[in-house]
This record gives sequence, C-alpha cells and structure tokens, in this order.
Amino acid sequence: LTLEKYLRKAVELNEMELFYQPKVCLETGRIMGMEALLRWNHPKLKLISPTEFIPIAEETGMILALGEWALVEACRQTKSWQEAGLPFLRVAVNLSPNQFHQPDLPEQIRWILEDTGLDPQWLELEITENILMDKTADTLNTLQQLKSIGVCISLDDFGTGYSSFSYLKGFPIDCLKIDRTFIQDIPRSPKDANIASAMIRLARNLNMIVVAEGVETKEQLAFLQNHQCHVAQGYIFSEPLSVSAFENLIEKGR
Ligand code: G
Ligand code: G
Ligand code: NA
Ligand code: MN
Repeated sequence: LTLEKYLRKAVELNEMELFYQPKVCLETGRIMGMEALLRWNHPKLKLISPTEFIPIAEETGMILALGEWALVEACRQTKSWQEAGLPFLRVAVNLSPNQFHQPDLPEQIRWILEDTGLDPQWLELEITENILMDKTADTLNTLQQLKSIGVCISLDDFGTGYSSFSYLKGFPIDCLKIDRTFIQDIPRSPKDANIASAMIRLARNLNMIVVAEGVETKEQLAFLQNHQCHVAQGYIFSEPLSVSAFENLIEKGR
C-alpha cells in the first residue's frame, strides 16, 4: 500500500527513468534497435524493479499514466538521438494488457508520434500472448489500427503464456520474441535447442522477424546464428543501460 501511494507521485516527481537494452542484428553484428525498460529511482527506497511496481500499477490503474509517460519519453529520446546524428534505431516499448485494451490507444499512439516528430517506422510495441487471448474482434481491430499508423508489433515472451498458433495466423504480428527461458539452457538441453530452432523456423516461414531474448553466452549466440535467428538481445551484448551509457555504446559503434 505504501508503494501504491508513492507510485502515484512518482511520475509527477520525475522519479521514473527509461533504460535501454540494445537489440543486435545477427547478420551484420550491428545494433538495430533497443527495448525501453522502466526504472523507478525512489529517493528513499532506491532503485525499484518493474517486477515489483508494474503489478501494483496494473491493479491500481496507474499503469495508464505510467505507460503513456514511457511511450512519450521513448519516442522523444529516440527522435532526439536521430536529430543528434546518431544511427537511426527502432525503439520497442512494452504495453501492458490494460494499456492495450484502452479504446483510445491508437489515437494516443498517433498523437505521441506527431508530438515527438518520430516517424512511425521507428516505434515498436511489445505485447504478450495473454493480450491476444480475449476480446478477439476488438483486439484484431486495435492491432489493425496500430499497423495502419505504421508502427511494428512484437509478440513478447513467446511460448510462455497461453500460446496458440491461431494468434500467428489471425493477428498482424511483425516480430516474434522467443522467451529467455527457451534460450538459457541452450545448447546443453537438446529439448530447448529443438524448441528454439523450431520457433525460429516457424517465424521465418511466416515472414516474421525473430528475436532471441536473454542471450548470455557465446554458445547460445553461435547456436542462434547457425539457426538463422535474425536478432538477439541479452547480457552478452549489454544489460539495459541509462541514457548516457546507451549513448556511449552507440557512439562507439558508429
Ligand atoms: O528490465 P526488467 O527485467 O527489470 O523488467 C522486468 C519486467 O518489467 C519485464 O517483464 C518488462 O517487460 C516489464 N517492463 C519494463 N518496462 C515496462 C514498461 O514500460 N511497461 C510495461 N508494461 N512493462 C514493463
Ligand atoms: O518481459 P520482458 O521480456 O520485457 O523482460 C525483459 C527483462 O529481461 C528486462 O528486465 C531485462 O533486464 C531482462 N534481461 C535482459 N537481458 C537479459 C539476459 O541476458 N538475461 C536475463 N536473465 N535477463 C535479461
Ligand atoms: Na519486453
Ligand atoms: Mn520478453
């Protein structure tokens, strides 16, 4: 309950921050985008993990204000990096189920892009399978509206929720993110290796971009390259970084 009280003030008090984790193209080895991840710097409670405050934000409805802040901030920052002459990168923002089911989400995305001046092609929205589970007609409608704006849609944590192949068939998804639980025991576990390679093939055959999450070792990276995974993200490249640390990283790769 105290956390809830503090959370209400956190956005106003400027205590929220976005960290950025690079996504690396496995064919070129270059950073092609980044995932924006919320961090809460509470003056007394110190750095609080999103795994602690996102569920509270969801329950209390605070996620709507918080999610809007994250969208605006990620688009603003990405545009500002582009204007500073850094390589153009696509920024991915996580959407919670409550945010996704807001009737005016497409309208919100439209004005945020207009306000920040970011071209829609540089924004990616990460949703989870569970979002696709209910309200099928509304969900499809929302996704189609978002696609018509020109943003990319990613299916996050693929394989861990209520996975269904019908989602891949029925919804306009650009990008499949293989959950890190399928990556972590590669190549030691033949089962996980088989599941991962099947997911990569499935995504590629459906003309989707496939991203591996939570890549930590050289062996995992080699496996993913051998199996033609498009993109990887994980500690092997970088943990999520503050704005200045991320800038240093992309300046270096220029
Ligand atoms: O960065 P970290 O591993 O601590 O993130 C933990 C969880 O919080 C992840 O599941 C991530 O998707 C979620 N998360 C981080 N930032 C956001 C955000 O801006 N919006 C939503 N809905 N979830 C986020
Ligand atoms: O649920 P989502 O996929 O959005 O969660 C992303 C979370 O995964 C972030 O909190 C981030 O800190 C974490 N993460 C990113 N790379 C790695 C990694 O290589 N290993 C592990 N264990 N976690 C990671
Ligand atoms: Na994510
Ligand atoms: Mn994920």
